[in-house]
Amino acid sequence: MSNPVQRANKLFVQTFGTQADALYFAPGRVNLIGEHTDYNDGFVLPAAINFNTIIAIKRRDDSQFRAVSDAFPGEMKEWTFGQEGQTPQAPEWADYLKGFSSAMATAGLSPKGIDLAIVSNVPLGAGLSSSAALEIAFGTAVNDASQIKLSPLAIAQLAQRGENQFVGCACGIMDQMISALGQQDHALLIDCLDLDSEAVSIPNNLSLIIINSNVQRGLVESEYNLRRVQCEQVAEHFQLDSLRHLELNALEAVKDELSDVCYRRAKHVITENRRTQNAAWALESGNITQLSSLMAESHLSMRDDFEITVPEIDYLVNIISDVIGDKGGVRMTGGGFGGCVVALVDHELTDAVVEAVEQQYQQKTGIEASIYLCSASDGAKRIDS
Ligand code: GAF
Repeated sequence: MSNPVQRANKLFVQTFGTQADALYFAPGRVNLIGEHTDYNDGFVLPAAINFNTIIAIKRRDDSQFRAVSDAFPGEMKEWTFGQEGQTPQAPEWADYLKGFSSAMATAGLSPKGIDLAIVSNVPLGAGLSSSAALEIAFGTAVNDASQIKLSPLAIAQLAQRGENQFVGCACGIMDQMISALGQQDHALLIDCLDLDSEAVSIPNNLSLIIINSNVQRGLVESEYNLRRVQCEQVAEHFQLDSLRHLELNALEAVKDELSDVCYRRAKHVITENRRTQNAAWALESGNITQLSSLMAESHLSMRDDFEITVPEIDYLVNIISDVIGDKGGVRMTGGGFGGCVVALVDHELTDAVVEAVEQQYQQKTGIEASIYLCSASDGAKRIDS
């Protein structure tokens, strides 16, 4: 049975012995440009993708939660609202749900519990935000089941808080916001300072291709948190709350007072913010040549200044940029240290991109890439069974 809605319904009945009374979905995401800028109060340009987490639920009259997931057969996780326990040493899937419920409790909200069955086709650990999709699907379900009437943005903020404070990951708001607020055929230009967002249409002559390097991601958490600390150190040096309002010439002027590493981290963030805004304009106006060079510059900045790419990812980007030239853009997407590459290319070049990756990547790296032809999708919502 491949239909995820049917699978979620079936898992629910098998587990709880009764029909679910509602279904919710939330998408994974791909970031087109604007990497590691969200926690620096900067700009990001992600799109929700047609890979989803589906949750079948039934509301309870008490404050218990019972959850199962088809990715972890035989595991039933149970907890009481407001008693989620301590931050886990090594977080597992249910901790993302507990993070959300504990953030609700901290915010003074008091939903009823739910029984839930989860099915997802968002690739795990690939940098496509399977955890945000899980949090947002859960948050949307809990919110709706108890008629709390939180906005999608408020759900995203609670999900981020849960991940920061309960799960222990210092992530920004991008993944949760796009999973909650995504729009079909559009990317979202998000200003992470005031959380304003603007839909940017993706021209319909472009294909959205995601290539998973399938490189085992190592040290992601510690390296991610280290990048965040380095950015904060530079902001502190200037007595600023964040790097958002730091100009490149001000950074250059004190280059000698900073370590080379911190200088390069801040340079990435400052230049990436500018590239992200320009890329949104380029996309909106269909200026693919400009989009192509902005995505290329972004990749080099992540490789050389922020140092979050790995050789296999750089190789994938080279393979694809040789095929597309200025008829599309390609860069690493997501937190880094493995994961995926995103390409936005003229439809006519889709087959050539797929062929080039299939012919060259495994031969050189010994790893088979996974290629996903995607579309930009809507954010989380209740769906019909
Ligand atoms: C991860 C984080 F969760 C996001 O908040 C963002 O910082 C991203 O890495 C890098 O742009 O997905």
